[in-house]
Amino acid sequence: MEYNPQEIEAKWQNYWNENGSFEPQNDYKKDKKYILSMFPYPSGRIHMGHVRNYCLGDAFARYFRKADFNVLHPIGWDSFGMPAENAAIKHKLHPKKWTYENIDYMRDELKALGLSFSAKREFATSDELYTRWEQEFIIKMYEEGLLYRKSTTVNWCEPCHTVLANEQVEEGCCWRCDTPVEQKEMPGYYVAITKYAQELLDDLKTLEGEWPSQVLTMQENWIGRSEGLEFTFELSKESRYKLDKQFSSYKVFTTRPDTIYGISYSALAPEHPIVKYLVDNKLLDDDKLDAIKAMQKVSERDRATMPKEGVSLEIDVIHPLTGERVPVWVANFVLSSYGGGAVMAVPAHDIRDFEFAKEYNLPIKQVIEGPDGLFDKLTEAYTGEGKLVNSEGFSGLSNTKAKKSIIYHFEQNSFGTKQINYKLRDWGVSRQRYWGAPIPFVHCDDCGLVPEKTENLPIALPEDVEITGEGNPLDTHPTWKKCKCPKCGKEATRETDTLDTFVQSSWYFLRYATNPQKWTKEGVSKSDSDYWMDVDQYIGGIEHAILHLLYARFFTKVLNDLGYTNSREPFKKLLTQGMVLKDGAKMSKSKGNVVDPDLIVEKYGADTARLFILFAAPPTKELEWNDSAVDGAFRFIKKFAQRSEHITQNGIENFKNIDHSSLNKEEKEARRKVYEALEKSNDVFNKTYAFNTLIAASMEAMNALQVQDNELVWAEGYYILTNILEPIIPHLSWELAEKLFKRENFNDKIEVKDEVFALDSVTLAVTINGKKRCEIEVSPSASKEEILAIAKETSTKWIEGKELIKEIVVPNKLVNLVVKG
Ligand code: ANZ
Ligand code: ZN
Repeated sequence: MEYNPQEIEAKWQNYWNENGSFEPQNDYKKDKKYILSMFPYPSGRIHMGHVRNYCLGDAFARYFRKADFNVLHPIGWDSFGMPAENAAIKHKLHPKKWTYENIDYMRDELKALGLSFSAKREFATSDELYTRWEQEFIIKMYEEGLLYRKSTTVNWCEPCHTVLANEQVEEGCCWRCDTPVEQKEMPGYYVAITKYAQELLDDLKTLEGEWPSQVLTMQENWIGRSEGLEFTFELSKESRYKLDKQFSSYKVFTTRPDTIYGISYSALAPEHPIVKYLVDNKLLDDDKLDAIKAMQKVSERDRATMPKEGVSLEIDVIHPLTGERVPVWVANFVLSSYGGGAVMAVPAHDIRDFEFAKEYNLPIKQVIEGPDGLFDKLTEAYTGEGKLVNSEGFSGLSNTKAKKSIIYHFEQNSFGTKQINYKLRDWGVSRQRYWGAPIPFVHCDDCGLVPEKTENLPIALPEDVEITGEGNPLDTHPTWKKCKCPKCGKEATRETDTLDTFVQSSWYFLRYATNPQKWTKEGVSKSDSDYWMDVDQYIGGIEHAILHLLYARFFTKVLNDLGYTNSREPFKKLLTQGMVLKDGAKMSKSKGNVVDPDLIVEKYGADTARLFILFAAPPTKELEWNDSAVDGAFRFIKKFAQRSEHITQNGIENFKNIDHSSLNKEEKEARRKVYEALEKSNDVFNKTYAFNTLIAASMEAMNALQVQDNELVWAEGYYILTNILEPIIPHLSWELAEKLFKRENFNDKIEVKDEVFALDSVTLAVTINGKKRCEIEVSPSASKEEILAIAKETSTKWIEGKELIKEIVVPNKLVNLVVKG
């Protein structure tokens, strides 16, 4: 058979398409597998990262389909977002047109790879029908207090003209355009993900062993739980006179209540209300006011890397245990949105407090004594464990005990409570952009903020907009935002913010699980998700370790609480694939080292591209593009096609009745290699994911088949190899299966036959007086006497004429003979 990939691949892609070969069945009594690769953003063309992601997912889907599972393997498009608007500005194309044209193009590119997606479940998140249900969820969340509007300082990216979530700020810069982020006060909508902080943390335990531990750790750190004491600092009488009546005290949070006798000052964030009051009412010198204003302008992220800076506020608070006065400063290292935006500072035992105290000559008082004892002048903060000193009645306690007793003491006297804090913040979902899902609310002069009526959903985007990059086109549109109040019917204004695109990717997997016949009537069907959820295998990039995966986990819990699904954790198993590199660097347009998947498919065929990408590296590792390895993959496939000439009618009809014991050594070896590859296949898909080893085993099997010429062994070998290679090189496998075996599918389980692994002989070393002299081959079932007889016969030249005084047989290893004379 001549190998012509273009012809074979077109033939089978058409066949699959026309027969709807990969639609999941509606038979919910069957065992199921839900295999999902993260859906793509329709940027224009697919890249090698996509190829890797989708070839991995497809291999799983095809494997489990063969193993007779009902498989859901869908694809769709994460199609809202900024690049569409940027393209609109650059090429004067409407974002919608740009997006849907890209989708059509990329759909064909994916099709050319022979991916076994369900065609009926495909959708784009910018489809109005998808928006309709998302808006309903948003309204339900509002009604349940899980979504609210508030005004705060937000991360603002000027080039993108939008607010960014904390998760979208990377080292102080916008995650998309890399511009330094500014701080700006602005109203916006927030999702109360913090209400689920503890559950999001606890449930990570259920994912242990199923998700990469690195991802679990990243989520744990992001949620950032810490336990400590929250207490109130009372302002001194004089300070209270100086400030307004509204200020008599403030709260602080500490994870180290054991150091409380070491307080030497208290510090407030530049955004703290007391600081604001002092600045607004000019209650400090101009120098100080200027210094504070300068601090306020810097983003919190940048402050973290700057030298410690502060200003004394000329007020003081009362130490809760000693009654001493404690001076209050404003400091750039105190975060406004954490633990009340104020701290008790203990320079002797906290690195930041120490640096600050050194800078401003504030006292440093040691209260924990470590193994090295007391220091006269600390040269750095002592943050280790130890015994309390200078701490009144608590002196002498170990600091871990002291933590508990001091918290207890505060609680007993009701001036503080044990407190759990999380770093996780509520998720800001407002974006001031056009190409997104409109947030379905109305502003009414009389009724305030009113959710839209469900029967009016979706609130769709206007099509007649001009995208210039300045301002929000929904806001500047002449009529779109004019509407009637859903509550009182008066003239009102539509909300012009749109939802963060991460909202769409937080529930798309539940949408796929809903039978498309219900899509107009239900957003997420509980009965369908009861069957299909949770996703059995999720595959995607490590870059989504925090953002997308945390939001998706959260949304699943919310939709569960709102009654849409019984799933509580969306993704049972997670595989994070490694990056595709070329010449040691990540493939990217800017580096000019991109290999175009379309060209590879054109030149070699999809099967070669697929085989290469799964063979070149284990899926979690980086994959280095290598032209000669692509050639190698092609040559193997070609050989596999051509050697099929060895398959005969007799072989096909009779291979199921091979009598193993009658085969010669090479024939047995060939069978063993084929069955080893079969075993590997089951291992790889269920446990190891090491596709590269499966391919290596198949190559070995091919080599072993070629050194024998038993037509039954050839036929059986091809029957099995076409089967296990089907998830990797599906086109050629279907072609061979049809041509040789008249098979229309692969849904028959091939049992691994133990007989082929039985060894013909075992090799034993023969040692004489402890020295190895020769080797013997014996049957695995040989008795001790038989083994000794062979051993003696083989070693006559060393034992002849000598007295044999000892004979030892170590099964499967050696025979030891001891002789004298
Ligand atoms: C006194 C103290 C003494 C502290 C000591 C630490 C060591 P985590 O673990 O991250 O939750 N802190 C509290 N609120 C803060 C804020 N808004 N901005 C900056 N720092 C803040 O950190 C909690 C610790 O960070 C708290 O415990 C507090 O400093 C500081 F030897 O209190 B600690
Ligand atoms: Zn109204």
